[in-house]
Amino acid sequence: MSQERKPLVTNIFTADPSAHVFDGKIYIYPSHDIPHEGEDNDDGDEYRMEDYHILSMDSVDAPCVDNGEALHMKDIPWVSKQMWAPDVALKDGKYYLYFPARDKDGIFRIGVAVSDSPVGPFAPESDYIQGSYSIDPAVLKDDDGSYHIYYGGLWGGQLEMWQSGSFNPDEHRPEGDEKAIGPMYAVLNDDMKSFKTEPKHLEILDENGEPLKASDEARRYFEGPWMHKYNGKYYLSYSTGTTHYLVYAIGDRPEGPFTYAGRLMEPVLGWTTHHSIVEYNGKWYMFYHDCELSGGINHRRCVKFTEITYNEDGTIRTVFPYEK
Ligand code: FUB
Repeated sequence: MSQERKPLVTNIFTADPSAHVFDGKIYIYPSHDIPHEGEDNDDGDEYRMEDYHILSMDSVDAPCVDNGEALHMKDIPWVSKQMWAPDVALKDGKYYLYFPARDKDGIFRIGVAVSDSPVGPFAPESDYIQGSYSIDPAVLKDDDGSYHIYYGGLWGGQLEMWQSGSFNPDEHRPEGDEKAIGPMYAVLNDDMKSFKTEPKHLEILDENGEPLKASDEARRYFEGPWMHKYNGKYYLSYSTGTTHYLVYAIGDRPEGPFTYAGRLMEPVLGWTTHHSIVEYNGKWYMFYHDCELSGGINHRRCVKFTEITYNEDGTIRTVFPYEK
């Protein structure tokens, strides 16, 4: 498999890959990093993305193709800047692209755009999903045909700022023994453009059934949720942000609770780490990014993939990204 752990495209910088298999082909929905000389800071101002390009591969051995611009922020009435990590869901022949961006007040919201093709172009809704906030949407289609959305990110992703139920930029950040903030979860309506259930925080528990603490930075949620099912269990995986791990927790239902189960991948080159997991021809693959293509510049990332394997007990073997 010649492309494994190599940059999948080199014509543009790409990050935050959400991979799916549609009609036997692999489609990757990444962010599109724009090179600039601006500052890096804890608010993520360096991530100035403006559009989405969908990537595709006929198989894991085939070349990865950039299908060109699929959606640009100039065509979305409510967006002011920062089109961050997207995901897609297929329902009844239509592809729904979910994406976070800042609205005209600088608040991150989640929008939807629709296409008849997996590579777009996508037609955006005129407003964001009502009741949505923060970043990094990921959608699971469950076996019963229901669709579940997971989202949220700390710091620049503003998740802490909504603890009271309304936006407060000065909100206290949980620390020490205080309970860590979990990702958000809701069921999508049949129209795929609105929440059917009131969004709620997911519980991630430790081995004693206690919620993870804010100080537990090697395990607590930071950003970039992904949900996949394996042997009937729900695997919530995510980035720990400040400690740069990808980790996962397992539950019996899409809404959890989830119990921390281990580390998916050790840190990559660059501050952020963000991934997706997909089954293709009976094998499981993780798509992720690092900063190899730019020699380590945080906001010039490149999408890669690697195979992952499960142990008998359902745990996943940790990936060491630069070891074979
Ligand atoms: O790409 C911008 C942000 O960086 C994403 O939303 C986060 O998950 C992190 O990868």
